[in-house]
Amino acid sequence: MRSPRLRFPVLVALLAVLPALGLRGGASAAVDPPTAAEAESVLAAAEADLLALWVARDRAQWVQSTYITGDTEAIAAAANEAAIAAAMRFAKEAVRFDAVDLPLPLRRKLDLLKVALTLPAPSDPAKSAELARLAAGLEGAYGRGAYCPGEGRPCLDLGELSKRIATSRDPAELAEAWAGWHAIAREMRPDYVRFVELANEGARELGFADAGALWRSKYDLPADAFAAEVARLWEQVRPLYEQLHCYVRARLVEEYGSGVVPPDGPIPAHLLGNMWAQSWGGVWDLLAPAEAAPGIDLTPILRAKGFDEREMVRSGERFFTSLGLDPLPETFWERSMFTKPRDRDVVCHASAWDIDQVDDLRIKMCIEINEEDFQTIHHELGHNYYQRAYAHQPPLFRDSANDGFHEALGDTVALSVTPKYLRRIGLVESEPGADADLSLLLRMALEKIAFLPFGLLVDQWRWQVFSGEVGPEAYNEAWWKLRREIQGVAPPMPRGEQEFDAGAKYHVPANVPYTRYFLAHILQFQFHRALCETAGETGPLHRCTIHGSAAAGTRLEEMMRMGISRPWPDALEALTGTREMDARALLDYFAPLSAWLAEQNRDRQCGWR
Ligand code: X8Z
Ligand code: ZN
Repeated sequence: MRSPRLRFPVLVALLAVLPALGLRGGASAAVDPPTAAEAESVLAAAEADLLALWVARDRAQWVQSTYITGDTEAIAAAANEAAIAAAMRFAKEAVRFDAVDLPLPLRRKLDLLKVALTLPAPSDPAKSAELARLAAGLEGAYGRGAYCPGEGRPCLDLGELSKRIATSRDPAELAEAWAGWHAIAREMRPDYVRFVELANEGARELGFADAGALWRSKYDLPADAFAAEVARLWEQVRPLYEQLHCYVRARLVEEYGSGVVPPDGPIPAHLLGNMWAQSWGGVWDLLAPAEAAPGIDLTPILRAKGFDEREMVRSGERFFTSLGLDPLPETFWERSMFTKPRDRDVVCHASAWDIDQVDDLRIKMCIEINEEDFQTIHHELGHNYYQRAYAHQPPLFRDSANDGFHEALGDTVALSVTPKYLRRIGLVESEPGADADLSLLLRMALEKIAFLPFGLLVDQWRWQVFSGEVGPEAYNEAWWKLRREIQGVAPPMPRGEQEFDAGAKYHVPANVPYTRYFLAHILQFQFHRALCETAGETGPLHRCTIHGSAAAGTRLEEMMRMGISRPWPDALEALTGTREMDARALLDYFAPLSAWLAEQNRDRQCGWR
């Protein structure tokens, strides 16, 4: 049987080239040769329609995420379905102009239209409605997720379970919290299987092999070249990750014994202080180097100074305004969600919104007074400042240069939360000396370096799932294979195919691509280095803060203002002077730590079976 996947685009492409070939008459007589003027009018309609639909969708999704009920889920699903259906229509229309010579901005908008969707849907209305329902339901299930141990013990939400994972040092208690949370994803599994089928059907209507191929096509590069680019970046940083893994495993063996932590094997995932073992700062106390002066732990400082949630956000805003950027609008403070409501289910996973695409900026977080959330606030405000900077662009250009840029922006600013900055704003009295560098760098590495393989593997898994290389009968096996091979992490107990462990990570049920965070963890060091130079900072990168530098702010804003109007290498060049994503800035930042880790691990067998 002929594969249906290419039928539509092939037909459309044929119709588009027939006039160019001078083949008129017959079937082609009904199709006018597309002109630049026609492209312009199609794009004008697309931008007007999509903008209205996106705003309506975001309003509905905001309400769903801050008040999860069957009703808000249904309303959000309907709004999403309408936005997807329109975007599918315009993406198909864009193909008609593939062979037409057009001015650059028109060409770029048409190309963006073809790859804009994260969730492509089949044109069959019953199927597109089903897909939108599944998408809203999966995110809702994640938001409602809780572990209810029974026997009169209270249910625990992700916040409470995460606290336990970060603070308990009892392997049994840790395993219970870990398994308790991961059980929330079981019910998602059948829905996710269907979700993948339908998303792939939508992707094929657009001429892509599957939804993963569509995701990989958004980087101004052929999809395969992008995958190779990601692999290249990973190879640059993998040696440093393996050194960190080696050191951390050895310290955990000392704490828990080789019966719990295999000295030559992967690290059990429940012992790393984070539900997904994606960052390891939670077990800092087990890892602090004895010979180094301590770094700075912001959590007790924020609490001692009486910071509340709003003040943490205010503090983040003040960093951005110190760069010469405008304060957030009053509505940000009225409409954002900063704390977890006690009377309803919400999606606590942090996010940033620009509801009207003008200046209705908001964040949604369940802020806790601690260092991690202080960092996350800067991350989220970075999204808001980026959104505001490109709001003057036409709707199709209102996005970051690539999605890694969006994720890197606020993290870049957070890299400037250094001792010098903290002293300047009165959070510490004095800067620790150079003998604290090792602690400062190791703390940072537990966030940034530990994250890299996780940032990579979530989509390695999804790419395999979307392509069909991994079927539903092997979802969990494939997940743990990647976690073991790339991250060197193992499940705390055997996991069968009744489980759906990938679904216990927000971005899987919420269908948020994840490679963006891997890219962001590389890019933010490139950004940081360039901005430190612009700010005239000359010391080591990990001590640099761009706080108060209008020059750095201008440079940043110029890049952000471009939105996605140009290919991302142009934006990268505007900010850093280079057109390549490259991990050297990251490796330079951590160079002193690298040397120390290599020395620590000198007599150790690194790597894992
Ligand atoms: O999801 C996020 C942000 C929202 S875009 C809080 N991050 C990833 C995660 O939490 O898994 C930031 C770092 C990675
Ligand atoms: Zn983000």
